[in-house]
Amino acid sequence: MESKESSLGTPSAAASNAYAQGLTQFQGFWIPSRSVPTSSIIAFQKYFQALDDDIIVVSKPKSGTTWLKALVFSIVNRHHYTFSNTPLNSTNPHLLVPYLDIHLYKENPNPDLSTISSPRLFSTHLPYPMLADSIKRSNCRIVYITRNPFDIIVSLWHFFRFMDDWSVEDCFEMFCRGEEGYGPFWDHALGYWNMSLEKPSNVLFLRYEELKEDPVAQTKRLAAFLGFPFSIEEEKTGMVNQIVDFCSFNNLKDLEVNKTGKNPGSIIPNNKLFFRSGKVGDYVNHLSPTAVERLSNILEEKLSGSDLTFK
Ligand code: PAP
Repeated sequence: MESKESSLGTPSAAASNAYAQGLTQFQGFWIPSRSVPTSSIIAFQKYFQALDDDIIVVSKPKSGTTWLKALVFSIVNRHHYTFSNTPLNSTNPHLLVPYLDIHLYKENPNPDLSTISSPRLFSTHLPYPMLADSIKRSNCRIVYITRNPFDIIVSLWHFFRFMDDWSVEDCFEMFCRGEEGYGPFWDHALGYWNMSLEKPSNVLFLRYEELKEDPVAQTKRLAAFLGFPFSIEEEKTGMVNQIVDFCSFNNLKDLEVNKTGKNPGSIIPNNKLFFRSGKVGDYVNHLSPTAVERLSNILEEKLSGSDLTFK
């Protein structure tokens, strides 16, 4: 279990003194050890026992995690709650679909998860090779969401400005080296892409841009994969559209809990930070064409030999 602190000499002193030093190379990936001690990852790998009906939401940060958690929670619990009494009205989606590594196994190395009603909803940012073996052996469902890396960079840069005095160029350079939380990006995405091809009934590969483009179709696809398909009656009465509208950026961001709340125990100072602009293509306002071309070339090389592409 190799562990190495980041030793970035570039690009700026600010970045290397702040964000970069929170990264630890562990089991082949860069882990933001300020929020995820490697001990909690080890505990999760050792003790977590997956059940066949577990649902695990997986992403790299800033890929659409919050949105996907709201959608998954709403789909699975639609017979338990109405839109006026769903816990999403008063609880940030991150608490309703808790992180295995950042929350559960950080607070307690061997938490009792047996009392959670089924299907249990969990989440993680960990790459596929770092998942507990019990997940890989079980029949549980993994929903992975990814996003074009240019928008991820911009979103990541904005997000961590509350703690890091860094420029978008600092963030870009680190990303190109694969040295960002849970990076390299390409290895993370490829791990789940390959598994979605190998085990399509266990791993669903979603893209933020596709969800934005056709949220109704993607929500139906998601529900079918999760084993909670919409009935014809539900489709006729507009249930899919209601879930899509409820989980939309504009609705979630305006809920009081997401405007002024803070998740207990989280290093993130306020939930508002999870909702910035929610757009596709904002990177054109922040990254130069030369930078875009450079990362495109890196991606082409890193993803070569696979069918995985990013526009
Ligand atoms: P996290 O890893 O910190 O949880 P995550 O939710 O994966 O972040 O990604 C945040 C991005 O999703 C933000 O993108 P932006 O910075 O480009 O704006 C955020 O605005 C966006 N987002 C959050 N909720 C939604 C939603 N309901 N619909 C669309 N985008 C959303």
